[in-house]
Amino acid sequence: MATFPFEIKAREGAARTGVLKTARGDIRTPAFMPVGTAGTVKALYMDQVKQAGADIILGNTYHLMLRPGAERVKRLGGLHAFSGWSGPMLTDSGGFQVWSLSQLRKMDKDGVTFRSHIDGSEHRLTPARSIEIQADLLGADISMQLDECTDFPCSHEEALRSLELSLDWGGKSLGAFGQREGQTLFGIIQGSNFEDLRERSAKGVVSQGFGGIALGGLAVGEGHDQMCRTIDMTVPHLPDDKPRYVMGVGKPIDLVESVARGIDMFDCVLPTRAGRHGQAWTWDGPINLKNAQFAEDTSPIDAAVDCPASQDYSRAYLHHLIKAGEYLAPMILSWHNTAFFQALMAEIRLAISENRFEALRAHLSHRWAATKS
Ligand code: PRF
Repeated sequence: MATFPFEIKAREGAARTGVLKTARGDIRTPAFMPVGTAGTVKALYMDQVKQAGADIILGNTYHLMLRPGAERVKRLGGLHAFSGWSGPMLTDSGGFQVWSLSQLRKMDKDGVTFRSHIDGSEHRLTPARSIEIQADLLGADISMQLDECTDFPCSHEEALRSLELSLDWGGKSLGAFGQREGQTLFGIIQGSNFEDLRERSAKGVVSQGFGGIALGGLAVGEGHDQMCRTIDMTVPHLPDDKPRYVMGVGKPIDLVESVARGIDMFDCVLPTRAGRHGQAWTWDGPINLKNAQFAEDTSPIDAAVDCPASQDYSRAYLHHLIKAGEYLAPMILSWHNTAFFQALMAEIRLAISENRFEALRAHLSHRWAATKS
């Protein structure tokens, strides 16, 4: 299997900054991937996503197989051409979205059968079908193995059964992926919050030989401190030379603390979802522009973020747009939040390269203490 060159350029403690080189372009790490669930980063043009500084976006097997259908995307030229995103794209395998979105799901040792949350129709995902959808039909640069994310909390027995299933599916995913030029496959570690199980899963996934390693089963309700502990118990078992990706994370403070523990990649719906709910993330923390306190606030969302959305519209105007139910509110706020998350990652990368990441971490940890929940 193709493994993309991963060049680590600077380190500070466990934190590292570098470049993951894909056939469709370089990914500067630590990287935050905006989520483009249904072939769109909601409420944004791809040009805005690119200009905000994103090198890579994420797409979803689950949503695209249900609508418009993976075979249709393939006939339309693949997900890059279809959506107008020409840079690198990572797709999630579908297991997690089945777990979180579909009403009826039945797991067996070979895969998962589920009903669509859209129209109730029945579908099936196996490790091989997920690879076919991601790598062959959508054309992902980075595919993810099919895994099972356990409920939180869950028993040791259940977490063990589940991680063994995910390990088995990892092997099947690698077999289905085979040798491919210009595309790679990441494995996923599970094991809930149990130290022995995270170790077991990590060692198993690492030995399978993926192009990168993801930590799954995090940010599922365990809270910031437990998430940090679980990352701490997992990272020592990972090779230094492969990219490490924490899936579905997170708030700005989660990103900073994960980078401090040696994580290189993230994805989360937070910037766009929060944007649709009137919330703006800023260097001073989150604010909700729906609140009456902003009704006559003439300041911009955050003058320190180099993006038209952040600088050119007053908080009072956003407050009005939200109150009036105008489409422009989620558009501006999603744009600002996406730019802010990219600005944060750029600052993290620069700080590591200038050996001042610990100072940045201390500063932001103090500033954003209230968001650690
Ligand atoms: N597995 C997969 N995708 C995911 C997760 C997971 O555990 C998570 C957990 N936060 C988010 N996305 N395949």
